[in-house]
Amino acid sequence: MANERTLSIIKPDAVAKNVIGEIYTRFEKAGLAIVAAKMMHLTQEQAEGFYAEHKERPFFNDLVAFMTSGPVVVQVLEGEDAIVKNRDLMGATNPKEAEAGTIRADFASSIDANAVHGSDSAASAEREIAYFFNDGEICPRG
Ligand code: IDP
Repeated sequence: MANERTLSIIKPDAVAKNVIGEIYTRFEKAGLAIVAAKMMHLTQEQAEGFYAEHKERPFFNDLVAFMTSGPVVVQVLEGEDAIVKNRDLMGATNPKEAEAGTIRADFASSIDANAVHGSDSAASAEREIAYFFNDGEICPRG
């Protein structure tokens, strides 16, 4: 088991539903510590840069429009196997396919408005954390 960090985003739909605290509770109960956090309203450029790997996908423009439609909360989660653990807490991309009890099953309304983002690999986590936070903004637990 590796102590890892992963990048998580609470998307505009979940912020609008006022479930930031409920989602944070799930992270903490699963043993993930929030070691950096900020609320922000992404610009078009920030959203396009973050999702650059999806640029050629048919849903790219809708995804960018959705991610810039309201504020998001961005956090770094730290803990044992944090990347897979967070993906398990999130559930499948399409909430209709997400397992009961996952964040997306409970809070997401559609495949676009699916409540949360989580890094899907160690390489993505490294890139995505650096996209939003500099080293001085991350506060590891002692
Ligand atoms: P993930 O967020 O579960 O890692 P990805 O495949 O990386 O899923 O896609 C990134 C985001 O793009 C998804 O969370 C979702 O919001 C959006 N997305 C993915 N596939 C579709 C689709 O087929 N239609 C609309 N939006 C999609």
